[in-house]
Amino acid sequence: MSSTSENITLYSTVNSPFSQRVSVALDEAGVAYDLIDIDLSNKPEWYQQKVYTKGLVPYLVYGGPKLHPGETPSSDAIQIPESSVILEFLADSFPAAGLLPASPAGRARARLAVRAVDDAFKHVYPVLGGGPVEPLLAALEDIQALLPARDGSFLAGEGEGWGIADISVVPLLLSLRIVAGVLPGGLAAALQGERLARLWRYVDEGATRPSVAKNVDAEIIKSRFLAMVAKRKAAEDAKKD
Ligand SMILES: N[C@@H](CCC(=O)N[C@@H](CS)C(=O)NCC(=O)O)C(=O)O
Repeated sequence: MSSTSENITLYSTVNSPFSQRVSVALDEAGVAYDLIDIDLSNKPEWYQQKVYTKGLVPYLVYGGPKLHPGETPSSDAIQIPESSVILEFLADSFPAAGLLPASPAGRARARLAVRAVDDAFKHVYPVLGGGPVEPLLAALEDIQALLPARDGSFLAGEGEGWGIADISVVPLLLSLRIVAGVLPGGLAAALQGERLARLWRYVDEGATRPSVAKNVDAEIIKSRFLAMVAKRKAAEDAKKD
């Protein structure tokens, strides 16, 4: 386990792929941290009032006293929103974890891959709302194209380790596949088509890492997603009445 004398608190939602990125990275780095789960379907008011005015997760607090739900983080602590920025912060803070490659070229490839993943993610919510699948499939093909041809290699390039680029995409695609599996329509089958075969072999390999298995829980993702869909439907029905 990497040593740090600082308290680390992650405000996170267990079914949010952005949150999962950070908890996976913390576990890959082997650092101890406290996780405060924010249930987005029933978000506590104190979170926006006392922690992060935008109310989004994840949010990392590094340093300061140990935190409990409902408390305000110390102004002396480092406070960081935005999962990709938090990943860079963790890579810099715990270099022994190898979350970013050592070479400038490898680091650039990793960062480009994180950007490609964030670009692809923009297509996810429209698809979950019943929009066209093709833009998402094309964006996923762009990510697949960044993978070296050899199975067992990772997004930062041949010879590089599993790091922030892989952490950005693997929880996201696992969650997408789980959610697609409970949605009616052809999304699940479209995602699993032959054109993304290399990408899914890579995702399935990533899913076997203990950090991923610990933080991506299919049952929680399914049940919270279905609860969110039901809540939205109830709100729409109430508007019609
Ligand atoms: N760009 C942000 C996106 C964070 C984000 O959108 N998180 C969602 C959960 S996946 C959220 O907090 N939504 C607030 C809400 O639903 O109330 C990041 O990478 O951290």
